[in-house]
Amino acid sequence: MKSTSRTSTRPTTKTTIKTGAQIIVDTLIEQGVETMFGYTGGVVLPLFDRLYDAPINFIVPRHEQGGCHMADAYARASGKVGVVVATSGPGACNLVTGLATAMMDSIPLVALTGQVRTELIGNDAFQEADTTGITRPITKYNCIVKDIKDLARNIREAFYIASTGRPGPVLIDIPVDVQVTKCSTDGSAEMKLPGYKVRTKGHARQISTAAKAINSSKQPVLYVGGGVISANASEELRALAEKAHLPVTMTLLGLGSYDQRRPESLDMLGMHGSAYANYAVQECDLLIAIGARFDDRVTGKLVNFAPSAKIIHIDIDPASISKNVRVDIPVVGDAKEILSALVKEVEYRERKPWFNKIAEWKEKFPFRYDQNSSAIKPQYVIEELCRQTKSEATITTGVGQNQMWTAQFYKFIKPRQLISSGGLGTMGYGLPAAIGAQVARPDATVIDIDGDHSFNMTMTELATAVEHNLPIKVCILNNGYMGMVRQWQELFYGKRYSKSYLSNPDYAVVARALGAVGITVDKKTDVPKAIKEMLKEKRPCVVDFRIEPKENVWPMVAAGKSLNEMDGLDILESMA
Ligand SMILES: Cc1ncc(C[n+]2csc(CCOP(=O)(O)OP(=O)(O)O)c2C)c(N)n1
Ligand SMILES: [Mg+2]
Repeated sequence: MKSTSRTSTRPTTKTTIKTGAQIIVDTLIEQGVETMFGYTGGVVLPLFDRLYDAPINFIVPRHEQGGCHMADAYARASGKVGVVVATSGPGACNLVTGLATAMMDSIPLVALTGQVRTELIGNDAFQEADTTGITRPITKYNCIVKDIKDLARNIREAFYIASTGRPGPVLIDIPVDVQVTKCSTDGSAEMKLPGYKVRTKGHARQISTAAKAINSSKQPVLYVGGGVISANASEELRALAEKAHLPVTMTLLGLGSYDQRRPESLDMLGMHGSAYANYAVQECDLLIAIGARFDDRVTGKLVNFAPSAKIIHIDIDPASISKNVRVDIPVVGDAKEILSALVKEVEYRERKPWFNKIAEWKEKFPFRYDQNSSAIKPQYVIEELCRQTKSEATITTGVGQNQMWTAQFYKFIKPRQLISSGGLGTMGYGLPAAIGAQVARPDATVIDIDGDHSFNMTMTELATAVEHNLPIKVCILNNGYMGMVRQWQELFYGKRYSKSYLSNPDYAVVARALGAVGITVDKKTDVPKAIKEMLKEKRPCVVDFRIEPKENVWPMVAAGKSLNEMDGLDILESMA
């Protein structure tokens, strides 16, 4: 979708009379929208009437939250802007979690909401909510369109703002009378965004300074976030890591930006990251952060983070520079452009002692689990999924242990392969995200590796997958518990498992009731066969893996500890 260019407005000389609803649909088509997600209601009926025969693939979720996550994952999987529609009041309110999820992970999304008639706004009208007020802190930009003359321009601006700079969700609230009013238009409304400037080209001198620091570093580490994926800069990242010979660690959202099978990969860092990544960050003399924001799950105790390192920070968002960690060499701009300039100025260095040290850590502390256990270990399920899909599947996740085990045990090799709610940590994201990703990439094998309680939150969306014949797969790592909460209660609350265990339905039966295939696996020896069967299935398929209920995620940097103070390394070593 070419929605990022200022030339996306296409003036036509012909003046025609159009309703607001028609202008919306025409502008969406002009912006390249082929697929959208949304749910109807009273004040979006004029818009839905125009969508009745519009050339747009429209997916109706079973709950607006699901629709918003679908649009978000559609954007993550395709690189296009996701679009979601909802009615006023309850519909718009149901978008809140989805918008906040997209905001925290910098995902380009346009939400269109209906609003009550302009003259009723502020009167507590039926299904009125202050949508722009409610969503202001969880959108990159929002506005209400009270004059039909602003409609096309505002929608164009929404796509431009959502997809440029640091991407994010934009919401446009449209009162129902604006959708039915007519106006004569020649379709030429240009964007007016005088205060919105995006810097893409990095400062040449800063890039040279960064290159010099890299060339003289003895113990460098690349720390890569989701920004590299949204900038489509994986090729450039690989060129940099290879040419300058740099180890690469990734955040949860950065996974896939660098092929984890390559020797330079240190896998994920942070709270449940690899010991070798965390030690390397703590001992490096130069940390090169790209499209990452020094989130607390990554840094641990801030004052002790990368204590001996000079820090280079490459980011499109000037506001994220020196926000959490003091940066020595900032380079503001588009990661793709900056990395391709940087590659030209770096030189190969052997760095033997540093790579030897890293190799020792890797040898001593790989991700491990008890392979001899007779119970189904979640890590085993994920390893088997990775083996059978040859590391090529598109994976979505719930939130909790399931998400962290996925990050640790699936080896990602391509960008846009892992689709997970990182910043907000939204339980219930996995299933609707799998639907959005499958719609974006019909040929991909899309698997939601989910937690039982995460799945509980949005499982009704299975009906959406069934309706659209989407061959998504759901692997529930069913430990009965809100496992991550249980783990914290075990470690920090004296094993008082307060409200973290709930009874679950029989998921295979639920799946069948909703029209999907349901499989239950309660024997370790059945795991490979069930996965094989699931991968062959053309219908949506849910596999309920009854895993070891009290398995923990190791290693773990407890909240407030430094990255090198990891718990569980002794446990991992004892499994060697
Ligand atoms: C919407 C939402 N509510 C609450 C939480 C807090 N929380 C984080 S992990 C978790 C438990 C998740 O349980 P489950 O989905 O079964 O995953 P597991 O950790 O067992 O793999 C909870 C309650 C959250 N992240 N999101
Ligand atoms: Mg669970």
